[in-house]
Amino acid sequence: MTYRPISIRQITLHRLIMRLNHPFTTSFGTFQEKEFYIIEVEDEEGNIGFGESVAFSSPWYSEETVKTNKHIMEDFLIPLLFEAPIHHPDEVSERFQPIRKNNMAKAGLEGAVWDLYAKRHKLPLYKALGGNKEQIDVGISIGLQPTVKGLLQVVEDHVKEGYKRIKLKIKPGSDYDMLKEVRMEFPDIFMMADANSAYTLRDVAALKKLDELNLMMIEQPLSHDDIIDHAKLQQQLLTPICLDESIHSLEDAKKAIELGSCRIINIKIGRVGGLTESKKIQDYCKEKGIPVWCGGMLEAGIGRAHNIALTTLDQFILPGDTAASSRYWEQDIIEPEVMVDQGVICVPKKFGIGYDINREALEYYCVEKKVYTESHYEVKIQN
Ligand code: OSB
Ligand code: MG
Repeated sequence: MTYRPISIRQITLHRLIMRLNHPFTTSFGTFQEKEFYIIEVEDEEGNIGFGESVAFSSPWYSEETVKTNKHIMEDFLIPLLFEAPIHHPDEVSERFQPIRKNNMAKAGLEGAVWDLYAKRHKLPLYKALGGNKEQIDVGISIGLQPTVKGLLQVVEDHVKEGYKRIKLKIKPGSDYDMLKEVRMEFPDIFMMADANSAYTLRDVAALKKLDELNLMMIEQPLSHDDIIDHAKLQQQLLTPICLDESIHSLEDAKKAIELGSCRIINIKIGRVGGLTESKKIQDYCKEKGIPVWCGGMLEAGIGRAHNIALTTLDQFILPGDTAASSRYWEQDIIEPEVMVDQGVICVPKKFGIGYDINREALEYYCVEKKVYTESHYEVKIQN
């Protein structure tokens, strides 16, 4: 069967602001509100695909922000998508190649094209990606809490809900003692820690102490762009290191694995520039026997749906961070919302991302909408 290539007719950028149900604190700061772009792409037949950019308002996780996203999408990436028809979504990252980095901006647009492509071909996105799980296991990421007592309560709540592993944020001064309390209270749970780059090699002693706690892994202990010091650290730790911030591409993954900088990789679609690159990393990790899991960026429903589809690929062996919509939002922007039952998400079977867009909710959270066509664009300010 032959298909006509996709001709993109219109792209809409929706800038949303959504308030989290609970503040989320990491070693680099606290989130309460999330501002981000939803990308809507329409083809010549009227099919629509959706993507979500995971860039935050401030450049504390990576250098990208909501504002840099707009600049890069509007002035560089969107014109590239209008340039010529697209036969397969794998062509999108190739076409974006001349633009350096800006992976979250690229991934938001590419994700929308993947959704559109899957809908045109009457496939669920996970099948279009080559995944074959009907359900996926998920864990939960818990931010730094003001008190240990409060933390123990939050952990208990999520363990009772059945999440398959508990990830706890740590930073110097809130690490061993805090984790030890949790470990004593919950001796058998699958538990891991995420430092978001809060340590240096001078902290080796503090990090080595964590080996006692039977953690599944420690995520990104050292600098956000390092793979050299992580290799030195991994040699001194029994606990596997998992890299998050340091991995931006298949090339980065290859080098980190070759150097022994990590034994596990967290794949975030936005951080690596899209689903195509995510797939390449998982293929390579499969070849090398490195387990991967899908990270989270406090996404709304569209980003969550893309994460679920990606997680159906077979090297996603470990539970990811894609928790239920209701854990983050009073009202998500998809229908139905993402539900988690005993730590399991049933992968939706509908075409594309598998969830409908709740247009009313999308409009409610939207603070600015801009429509781009091949020849011009219009600005609509809302709310
Ligand atoms: O390091 O994985 C991270 C949230 C914001 C920025 C970075 C990270 C996180 C999380 C939460 O750990 C993941 C989620 O629940 O979406
Ligand atoms: Mg992380």
